Amino acid sequence: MASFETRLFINNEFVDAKSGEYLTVYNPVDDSLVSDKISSAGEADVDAAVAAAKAAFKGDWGKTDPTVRAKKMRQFADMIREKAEEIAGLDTKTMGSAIGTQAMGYGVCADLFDYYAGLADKIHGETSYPTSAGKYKITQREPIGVCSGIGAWNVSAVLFGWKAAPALAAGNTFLYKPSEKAPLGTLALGALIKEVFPPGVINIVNGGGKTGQLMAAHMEIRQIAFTGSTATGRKIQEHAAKSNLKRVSLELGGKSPSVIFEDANLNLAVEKSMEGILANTGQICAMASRVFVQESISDKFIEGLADGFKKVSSGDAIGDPTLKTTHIGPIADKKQYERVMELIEVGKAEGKLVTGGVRRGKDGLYVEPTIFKQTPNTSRIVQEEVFGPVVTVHTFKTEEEAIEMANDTVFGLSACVYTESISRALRVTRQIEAGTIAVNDWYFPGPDTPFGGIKQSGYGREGGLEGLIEYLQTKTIQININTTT
Ligand code: TXE
Repeated sequence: MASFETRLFINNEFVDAKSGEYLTVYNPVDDSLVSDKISSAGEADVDAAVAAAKAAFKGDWGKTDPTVRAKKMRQFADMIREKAEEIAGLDTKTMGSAIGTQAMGYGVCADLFDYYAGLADKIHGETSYPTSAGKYKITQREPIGVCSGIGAWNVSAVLFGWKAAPALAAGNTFLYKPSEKAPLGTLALGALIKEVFPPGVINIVNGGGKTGQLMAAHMEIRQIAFTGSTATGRKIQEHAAKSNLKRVSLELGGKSPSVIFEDANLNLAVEKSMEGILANTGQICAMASRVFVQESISDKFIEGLADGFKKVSSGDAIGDPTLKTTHIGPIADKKQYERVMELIEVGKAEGKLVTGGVRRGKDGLYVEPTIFKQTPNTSRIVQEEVFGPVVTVHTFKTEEEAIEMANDTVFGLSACVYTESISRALRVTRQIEAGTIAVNDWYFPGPDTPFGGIKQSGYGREGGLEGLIEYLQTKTIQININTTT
């Protein structure tokens, strides 16, 4: 008997998929089978979930006072916090990320529900002073209806919270599909959802690209928020355009630069770069995967980073992801592992390997933290998202050169700048093309500020007030006050 839920969560019930199709998931620690009986939603299942969400929107939930919605969201947040570690274990089991990282993800998910609960009763409109013609105008922000989200596997809980929490705060109902690589944790939230929300308010269906496509093309879904690869983002936009022109927001990863100037605190730059490269085994969209160091300090920086990486490779920080002492687990699955190793081979052929570049141990999909230097900017390892513990380090002479190199990418999600000069920090952050930038730090998104990219990292924002506005539509009402004739 499986000790976790494998069915679809529709209308507050766990139900078998009508499709009769299943997903199979293996544990990347030892390639053991986790389950080959995870229900995968087909057309009739997606239709049922959408119908439940639509009925909930037209019914109770759509009529619920914002303060009541907020109360339920806070209750849900508390329940997630209580179960965080237990549920996180399900994601660790399927995609190998360290339990501490995944449990923190559920904590962030709870914070997102608390944050957006606080905004639920602060959705106000505007009035404009009547013109001489007697036109009085009111602008109000309204929910959209059935909203949806498709997530990646790296931090499932955060990706769910970023989408579901603002959707509910705005008064919408919601359908979510987690990634087929990490289908169990989010699904387990169904048991908590059932205790708090009316039927149909949040529905969760599992499935692969086919299920995602059904959602993107669905005529009754009014909005879709996506986190994943650029290639899939393009498809989602296409399906939305070809169906009902649903609203789309896309978070498509990055190849974020970290620019380190010679006046920076070098130890801090090394320490924060390690965090930015190795967190969640390098499987984070905002990871600082291209480091640009001013020539005069580059040898010292590379030496410091390589020492840090070697310590990680030889110590307890890498290993069994179910242990609290572990920070780096295996790569999520065989396909991802092969992609990381393929790009490492490109790095070896086109650049100079400083450290790592090999599988760690015989069992499990572990990759040693890896540094390359002297890789040309045109190399695939510099231009493509590796999504593993791999960094390329480059050197620059001038500020102008650093900015040009940092911007030489199709992505624009995040960036870091290290300098003790406030004026340089402001000058450089202004010119770097990215949706989020950290100074003397690695960028870690919080619930209260917008996160998202520019260029081919996508569009739309998650978090903060902007994240709520994505789930609202504006209606302007014009009233003629000159009704006496
Ligand atoms: O992504 P996919 P994958 C990058 C990262 C990684 C690569 C591939 O570089 O190596 O993408 O990862 C659903 N219509 N990022 O294969 O395929 C799919 O079921 C609708 C960066 O996991 O984009 C899953 O739920 N949906 C990223 C989700 O899309 C479709 C995080 C993501 O899968 C679909 C993850 C379709 N046609 C990977 N095809 C980031 N932004 O951080 C697939 N899906």
